[in-house]
Amino acid sequence: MEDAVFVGSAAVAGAESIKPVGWSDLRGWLSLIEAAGQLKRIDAPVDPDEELAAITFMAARNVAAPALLFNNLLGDRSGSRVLANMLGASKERYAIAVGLDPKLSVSEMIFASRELMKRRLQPIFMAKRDAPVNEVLLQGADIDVGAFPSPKFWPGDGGRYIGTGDITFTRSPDTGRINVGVYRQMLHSPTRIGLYCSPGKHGRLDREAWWSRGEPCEVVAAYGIDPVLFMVGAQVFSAAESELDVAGGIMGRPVELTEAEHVSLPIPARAELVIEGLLHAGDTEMEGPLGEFTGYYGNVRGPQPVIEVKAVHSRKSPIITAALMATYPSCEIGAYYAIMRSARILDDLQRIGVSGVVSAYSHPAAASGWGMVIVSLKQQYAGHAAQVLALTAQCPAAAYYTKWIIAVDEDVDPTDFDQVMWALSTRCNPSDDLDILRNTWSTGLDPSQFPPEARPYGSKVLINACKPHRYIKEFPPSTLLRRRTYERVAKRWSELGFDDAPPQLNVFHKE
Ligand SMILES: Cc1cc2nc3c(=O)[nH]c(=O)nc-3n(C[C@H](O)[C@H](O)[C@H](O)COP(=O)(O)O)c2cc1C
Ligand SMILES: [Mn+2]
Repeated sequence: MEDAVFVGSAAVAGAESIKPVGWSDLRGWLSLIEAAGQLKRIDAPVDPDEELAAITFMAARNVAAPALLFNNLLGDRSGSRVLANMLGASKERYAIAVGLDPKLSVSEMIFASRELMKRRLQPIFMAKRDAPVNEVLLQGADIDVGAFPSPKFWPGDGGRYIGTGDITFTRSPDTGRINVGVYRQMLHSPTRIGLYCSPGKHGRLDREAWWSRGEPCEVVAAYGIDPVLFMVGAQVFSAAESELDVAGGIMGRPVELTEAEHVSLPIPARAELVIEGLLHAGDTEMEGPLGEFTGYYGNVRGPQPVIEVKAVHSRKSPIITAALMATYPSCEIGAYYAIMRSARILDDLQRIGVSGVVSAYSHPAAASGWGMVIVSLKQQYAGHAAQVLALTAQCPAAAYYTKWIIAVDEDVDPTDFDQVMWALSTRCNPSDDLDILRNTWSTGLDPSQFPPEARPYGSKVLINACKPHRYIKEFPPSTLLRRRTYERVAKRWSELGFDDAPPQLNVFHKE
């Protein structure tokens, strides 16, 4: 028998002393990560056509790779720079962005993030003349979005994408709520940019609502943006909520906005590069494909709506944020997404009210965290693990895509793959412990099914890798150290000739 370890209770302490984040815009955050050795400036000439993505992909095969600031881009006519691997696989850069201690473990960050994402703070406005994004303003015949160094990432991409690490504002005509989404945007011509929003996304619902009234849909898109707005733009909050309030809550200070020139939507005042424009019903051009977070090309080329660009605002020498979609750890949707998604799954399970859940984790190697969820629980009654598995599989934050839902006991840390594989290999008997859910919520981006029309309907396997509840009392004890022996050895670690710190152990032999 061993002592139970509740990862959660210890980790919540990390969120107690919430202060405003220590940066006010992308450049401020870059200074912080540079001081932490997490930024690499690349001054050698680099081609935005496939070469920038190749360098990013190759550098980020290493989980510890820094963010990359490309200062010298071939063909650039705007004096811009491009930031890639902004957050990627780095929990440290995530922590610096949201104001947590970068030394916290992933599970501690999940619990601290739950607290941060509960808070709401409305944006504030600054005068146009004070807004850094208005250093350069181009309108009318001066607009040429092709002047910016927009990457073509993968050989099979359908074009150059100015928007990948972007945020996009739209307004609901019914409620006035401003939505923030991350939606890809491909260059068509000097004043026209494609916008791909998949079905059900709030940006798409907003534009359909405007078009059904016979009006164009106003759009504001920022292509150089701070990490918190970028991260929050990619999370699912309810359609009634503005992600601007969520971002303010996370940062502990409001998002700063300013008035636009042509549209009634505001623009982010401290962004690097922003466009204002209009989407007209029926105005489409061929768009895509783009190499995706799955590691495959996603949707086929097809007609998508186009933003008619009305104004371009930027800072001098703006920094464009580009998000490479690739296999882990080279994908921009990495550590931050896994942490935030896991936090939202735990929120859902808490709201449902099931007891005994300790932690959960969606590892980013599973297609940016979408493919797998591991949930840990303290088994309290017959059928408890099966209940937690089924609820996790279908809770709002986890239901989309997820194929593998694995339950483990409370002595197994879901963020540690070595421990999870041990549980799968020693506590799970496949002929008893696997169930399959069919016709579940999935996506056309999952290439595992044929014909492709079948892809929106997925399936999920529920894997019970907990000790069998019927025999939990007879289940063999794990081989664990006595706490006092561990502590004695840990104290003598350097005397014994070891240079590193002794390993942290959390579970001990029960006396
Ligand atoms: C880098 C990145 C690129 C994305 N590209 C798209 C895209 O092109 N189209 C899309 O519909 N969703 C895309 N997403 C996912 C959406 O941002 C995400 O579903 C978000 O919840 C959308 O906001 P909404 O819930 O307010 O609609 C992307 C996410 C990231 C992080
Ligand atoms: Mn939304």
